[in-house]
Order: sequence, then structure tokens, then C-alpha cells
Amino acid sequence: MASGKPGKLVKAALEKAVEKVAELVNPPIPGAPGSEPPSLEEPVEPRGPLAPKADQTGPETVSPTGADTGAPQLSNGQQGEYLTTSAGLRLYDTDHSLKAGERGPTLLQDHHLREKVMHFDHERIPERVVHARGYGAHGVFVGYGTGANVCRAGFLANGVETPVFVRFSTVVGSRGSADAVRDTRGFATKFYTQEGNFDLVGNNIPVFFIQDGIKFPDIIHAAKPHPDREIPQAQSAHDTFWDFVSTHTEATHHVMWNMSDRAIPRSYRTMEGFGVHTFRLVNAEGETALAKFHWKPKLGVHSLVWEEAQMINGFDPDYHRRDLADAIESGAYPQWELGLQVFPDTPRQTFEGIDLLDPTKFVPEELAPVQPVGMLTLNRNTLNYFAETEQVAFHLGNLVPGIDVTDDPLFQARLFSYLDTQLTRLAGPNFNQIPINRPHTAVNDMFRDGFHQHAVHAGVAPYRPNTLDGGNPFETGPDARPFVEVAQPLAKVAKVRQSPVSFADHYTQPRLFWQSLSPVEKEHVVRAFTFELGKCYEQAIKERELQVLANVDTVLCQEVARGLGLPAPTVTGRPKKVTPSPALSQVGHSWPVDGRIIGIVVDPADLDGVRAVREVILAAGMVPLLIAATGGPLDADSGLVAQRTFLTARSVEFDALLLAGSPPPAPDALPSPNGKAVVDPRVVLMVQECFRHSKAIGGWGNAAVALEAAGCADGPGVVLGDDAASVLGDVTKLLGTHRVWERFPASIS
Ligand code: HDE
Repeated sequence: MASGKPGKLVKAALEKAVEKVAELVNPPIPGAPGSEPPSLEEPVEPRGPLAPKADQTGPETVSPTGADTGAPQLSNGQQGEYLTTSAGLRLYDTDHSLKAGERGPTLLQDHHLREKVMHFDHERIPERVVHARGYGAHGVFVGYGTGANVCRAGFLANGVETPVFVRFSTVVGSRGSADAVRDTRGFATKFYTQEGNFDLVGNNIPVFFIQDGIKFPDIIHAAKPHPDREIPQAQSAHDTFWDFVSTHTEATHHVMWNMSDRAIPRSYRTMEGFGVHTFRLVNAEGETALAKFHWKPKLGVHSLVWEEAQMINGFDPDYHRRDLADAIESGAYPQWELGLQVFPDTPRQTFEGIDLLDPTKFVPEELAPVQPVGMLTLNRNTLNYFAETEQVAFHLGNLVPGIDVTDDPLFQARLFSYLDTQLTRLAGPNFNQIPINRPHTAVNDMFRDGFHQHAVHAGVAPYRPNTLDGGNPFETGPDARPFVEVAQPLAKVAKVRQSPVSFADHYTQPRLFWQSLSPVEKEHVVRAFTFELGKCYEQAIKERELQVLANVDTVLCQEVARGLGLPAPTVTGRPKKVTPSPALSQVGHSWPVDGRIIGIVVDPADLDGVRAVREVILAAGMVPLLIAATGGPLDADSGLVAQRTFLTARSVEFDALLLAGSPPPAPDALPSPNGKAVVDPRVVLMVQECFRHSKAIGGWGNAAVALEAAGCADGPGVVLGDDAASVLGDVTKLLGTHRVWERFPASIS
């Protein structure tokens, strides 16, 4: 049948091809809510649930007792075309309750109304008592085999791939609090190994506030909002926090890190992770070693600046979770190398004079290098936040053969707490049967019953020894790699409520940390202390903390005292000399730029330049966001679309800013005070903020006009040129070093 018009199939194929081409020109910016764009009208044709987005998967479909069910990934989700009750009964109406007449009272008989509202009433569970605000993703860990000489854990063997789930978090804030607050970040990893789940529940700071778990309720009560007014939310800049840490000086080291740039990470992807405690490792020969776990991000360690962080908390409270999800969706999979610092397992359990059982101390990498043992890649977003990220339950007692605990008193208390807390949070003892927590290996624990029992156990004899169930389950013999605690000899001791003398030095390592920072990082620490103490009401608390700082470093104390308008006290102890650890500084390196976001202020006169630059940015694995006076297509045929407008864009969303010109004030701009603005004031503000936050800025065409209007025409990290491509090249190099710190030379040396 020869006809001039294309047939239905050909037409569909053509449309698909056009879509594909459009996608290549305009790859989707991550973050679309679903896998298909919605129709304009409400659909009426019954169909099954939509497939998830390509970057999303749920937990693997193993049974509550670890068997591979072979079930399709989505078998745990909604099924079928039709609305049903939770018992599978199809419903014809879910919008009207059953009433005695149109205007009559609702009938108790309405089982659907009661079930729907009953379930809704109980949708919330208690948030975590700490680390309530968090975000998770799935990934894979691949062992290098290099850890085998010290650790026999199977997942560290060469080439072994282990599925993992990672949850990042802040500590202090509630579940709905903002991401970019000044706080320690949690970095908790569940490895679903063939020998059972191993949970590495660490932080992005290598030391902790307290040396003994019995103090945990105290530090957390002090850091959480004041109990009378329940303010402030998710921050330490208040009296109770500083009251506690200024009196409890073993917190000083952790406080130093919290006042540093480490506590305001640019992204979860640019954070280090630390197991904090010393672990005891065992190799195949049964030899033991002490070790600390480290996660090293492939993108380097990179932070926000404080003003930027505060703005982000208003403009985009979901900044870190959005960043992680978008990076994974766009294929910029974040990676961390797992590393070990290994120490001989001596009876004193010290290394170079550092007590390895004291969690307020770390071992500088210059003394014990971090040896890489494997690579973590996060490559899948969750299907459902609640089912996965909220219900995941980590536990330090989830250990595998080859990894054992030490007597660090913080570690010991945690071994109790993580199990205990789930009883309330996840309502009962069966939380390991929740899909995200299920091991990927056989479970035969003889635990029975309890709330939310998912397993359906056969047999009559859940006890040992038994003969009625054929003796099952059996204990594992020594040849089959059971978990055996290291038979650590104990000294002749008395029962005491005391810490070892070595735990009493609270200042040497905080000084080491301070002295290892670059001038600009020191300046940030000074400002953070001054900000936080400046927010306290009580003079006595400020003075007490200044005394603590005097014992850390004179310059630090003097600078903070000056900002607070208080006299600087003098040192009371005898400070020990320290050797700085250059590895602690975040400044002075160059890193990959994957997933970094570049804002491009569009000039309609130079769409070719914009398109060319955009393509290079995409090819480099970064994300270009086009900013124009109004949203939508930039012209009829270029295929370019503005993702942000002058109204919706704000500098904090970008790592660098490019100006393709100097757009005049758009119709929705507020008039300038003198009525003479030549550049849109929102663009001027974006330039000024990027400049203040030490971000790279590039421009071509008549971009100089906007830079002049912003008062930022020159200075380090401002690149002006005629050729868009070479401007972008220079800006990309600057991005590799994270910030243009030279722009504002530090006053502290
Ligand atoms: Fe935790 N901690 N912690 N903690 N912690 C919890 O467990 C606790 C400590 C850390 O994403 C809770 O399931 C005590 C150090 C992370 O789900 C709770 C002590 C480090 C997470 C608990 C500590 C951490 C938690 C709250 C002192 C770094 C989030 C909900 C002995 C090495 C895990 C939960 C997630 C969560 C108790 C000290 C890291 C209450 C008693 C040190 C990353 O069990």
C-alpha cells in the first residue's frame, strides 16, 4: 500500500527517534518525579503501576530468612490495575464515605473508610533518637584482596562483590530538619555479605565527643534543642551544648572538628568516613591486629562555606539528599575507597603513644598510612524512602568472621544501644526481617513469634539440643568459618567506674588538628567558634569555653575572644609539642569534577555559545543549569530549555557560574533604587554571592558589564575571555581545586 502518509508504526518510530534526538541535545536534568511524564488529563484506562525510574531499585527480594526468592524486584510493591483494600478486595469508590443518605451521618459499617483512616493514623514511626535526618542509597563493594593479610572477612577477598546499603545522616536535627547544618555526619554502611550482614556505622569525623558510652545521653541532651521551648533545631549554637562541652573537656577534639569545614560538607559524595573505634581483625592464620576503618571519597573532601550553608538551609533544605540522588540518577556514581590503618595488637593497645581504646583520639595518617582494601560505589537510588532509608536498622554487633570488637568503652555501649533502640523505633524484635535489613544468606536463629513476624517457620523444636527436628540447627564447626570471639586475655583487674590515665589528655590532639589546618581553614574555625559562642546568652559559658581554647592554642583563643569582645585567658596546663598532620587539610589538592553543577546565565544573542559550552560540561560529567529571564524553550529551534529563571535561581545551587552576557533587568525584576540598572539585579546578586563564597566565575560576550555591576570584575578565580570554550576550560580547572581561596587571603598564619 503506497501512500504519501507514514503508517502508524512508522509514525511512532519517527516520533521515538525525534524524542531520542531531543534527549541527546537535551539530556534530562535529574529529579523528574516519575519514569513517564504525566498526561494532561486524568487517565481513565486501567493499567498497572508505573515502572520505577531507571536509577531506582528496592532491597533484593530475599525471604525473611535470607533465601533467594527469585521474585521480581517489584513483587513487594503495589500490584494490579485496580484499587483494592489491604485484603485485596476491589473497590468501586474511595472518595465518598458510606452515609445514611447523601446528607446523613457516616455509618460505622464503612469498613473501607475505617481501614483507610486507621492505616493513615499510624503511618509515622518514632524517628531515630539521633541521626534522624538521613538519606540512603544502594551500591556495591568490591574487595581488592589487599586486606587478606590482616582480615579473613570474605567480602574483602579479591574481586568479591557485595551488595551494600549506605545511610548518611546529620546527628542532632529532627527528621524534617535541613541538610546543610553545622553537625557531624553519619556514614553507616550495611554490607550484605555471604557470611551475614556486616554493619560499619561510622561518622565523617574520626573522633567522638565522649570516651564512655554512659555519657551519650548527656552529650545528646545538651546538643538537642532546649527542652523548654524546643529551640534551636539542628544546631549546636546554643547554651546547653556549650555549657556541656566547656565543662566536659574530653569533647574538645570533636568540637574542633565540628567547628571546622568538615561539619558543613559540600556533598555526602565529598566526605570522608571513619569507623572511629579501633577494631580487632583476625586473619586466616588466627593472627590478630588492631585497625581503624576509613572511607576515602574519590571526589576529595570538600565543604560549603558557612554563609552559603545557612542560605542553603532556607533555599533547599534537601540539598544533600537531592545532590546524592541526582548524582546517582545522572550516572555520576559516587565512590569511596575503604582503607585500613593497621596497628600491632599489643597488650597495651597503644600506637606511638596514642591510646587506641580512646575514641577521642585518632592516629595521624603520616604515622600509620591508610591501606586501601576495596571500593564502594553507590549506583542505585531507593524505590521508597520509608521502606528502605527509614526502616534500615544498623547494629555494631553485626560482625563477620575476621572482624571483632575492642574494649573501647564507647564501642561496648554501642553494642547494646543499636539493638535496643530498634525495639521502640521498629516496634518489636523482628526488625531484621524487614526487607532492607534481611541478610542475603541463610538465617536459622530459632527466634520465634513477636510483633511483625514475617517468617513462617516449620518444625516443632526451636530449641537446642533437640531430636524432634532432627537436631537442626547445628553449630558450625571450626573448619566452616564460624564467628569466634578473639580470646583476649584479661589483666588482673578490679570492678571500677574509672577511665585509664591516658584518657585524661584532652588538648594535645585538638592542638594537632588546629596546627594541621591551612590559614583559610583556621580562619573558618575561628569564625565558627565566634558564631556559635556569640549565639549563647550566658557570659559564663563563653568565658569557660575560651579557657578551653586557651589550652588548645593561644592564637585560636585570642581570635575568638576578640570576636566575642572578651579578654583571652591564658593557658593553664603545660601544652605538649605536636607534629602537624598535613593529611587533615582539605586545601591544596585537585580533584575530579563529576556531578559538579554549573549555572549558565544565558544571553539570547549567543545561544550557539551556550549550547557548545553546555555540551562540553555534560561530556565532562558535570551538570549545566541554564538560567534565563523566563522558563521554557530559549528559542523556537535550538532545543535549549531554561531550567532556572532569574526568579528561581540562587547562587548556592551552583559550584561555579558562567555568564554568556549581561542580561538587562527582566520585567519581573524590582526596579533599582536609582532606576539605572543595566543588568538584572538577581544576576548581579548571583555573581556577588559566588564571589563571596570563593566560587569560580567565568564570562564571555559582554559579561564584563554584569561583573562590573556586581563589583567583582577582577580578582582570582574570575575568568573573562572572548572564547567561551577556553573560559570553561579555566573554570573547570578552578573547580578541580574546589574553591578559589586566594580570593580572600587569610589573616591567620
Ligand atoms: Fe550512634 N546511635 N551511638 N554513634 N549512630 C544511633 O541507632 C549510640 C556513636 C551513628 O543511619 C542510634 O538505629 C550510643 C558513635 C550513626 O541508622 C542509637 C553511642 C558513632 C547512626 C545510637 C553512640 C555513631 C547512629 C539511633 C555512644 C560514630 C545512624 C538510631 C555509646 C562511630 C545510623 C539507631 C543510621 C545511630 C546510639 C555513639 C554513629 C540510639 C549509645 C561513636 C552513623 O542506637
